[in-house]
Amino acid sequence: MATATLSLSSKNYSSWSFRAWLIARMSGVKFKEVIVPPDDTAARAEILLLSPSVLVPCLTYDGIRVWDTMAIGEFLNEIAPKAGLLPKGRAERAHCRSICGEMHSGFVSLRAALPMNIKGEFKDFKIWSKAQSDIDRITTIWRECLGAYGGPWLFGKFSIADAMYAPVATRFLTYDVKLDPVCAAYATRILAHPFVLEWIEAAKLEKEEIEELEVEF
Ligand SMILES: N[C@@H](CCC(=O)N[C@@H](CS)C(=O)NCC(=O)O)C(=O)O
Repeated sequence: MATATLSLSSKNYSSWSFRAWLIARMSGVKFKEVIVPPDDTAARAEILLLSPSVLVPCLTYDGIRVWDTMAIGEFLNEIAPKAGLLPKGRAERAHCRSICGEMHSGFVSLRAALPMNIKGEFKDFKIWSKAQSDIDRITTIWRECLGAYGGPWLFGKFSIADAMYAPVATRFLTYDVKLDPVCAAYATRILAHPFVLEWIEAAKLEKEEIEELEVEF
């Protein structure tokens, strides 16, 4: 059987680690986690040699290295085609890839102003207009997908798209973002998914609170 490792960073702060880990769990491929401590420079320098981008996540499968979350998702979809990481129909797949692309390359204001911090709790957090525009676009995406494909997940069955937006659901909880009933129900559903719960539990057990990462990661 092929051996796979996934290099990850903090479970509390690293949203890209969270997405790739979720996709890897959904794929059913067995993998070993390699945790790169975000604040230990020597350990990071050594372990990040694994990843040409010097970023996490990075997947190594049978000697093949894949870095960058979407590439990891596409690779795992090839390795485990029956896992349903992408929707079956061509049009749905194109839609799924498009909204994953929006998350992957966009929502910069949301990411900067509301960094993932699973342990954090900020009641009545002030959301400025640029971050609010990102939130409005994300909730439009969610409503359109849930309406078009009937839920309970964005494309009916749990897919890469739900993994891509899972750290948004944790941010909405952390920063007390007010949502319409459809989006609130979807966010609650994501937060109750067994793999998501497993990640959240591990994030809560992390000791470090890294001030720098509370403002940018
Ligand atoms: N586009 C990359 C983004 C990866 C990324 O920004 N990773 C962050 C952690 S969430 C990172 O490695 N930051 C540098 C560091 O931790 O030293 C992807 O999709 O994988």
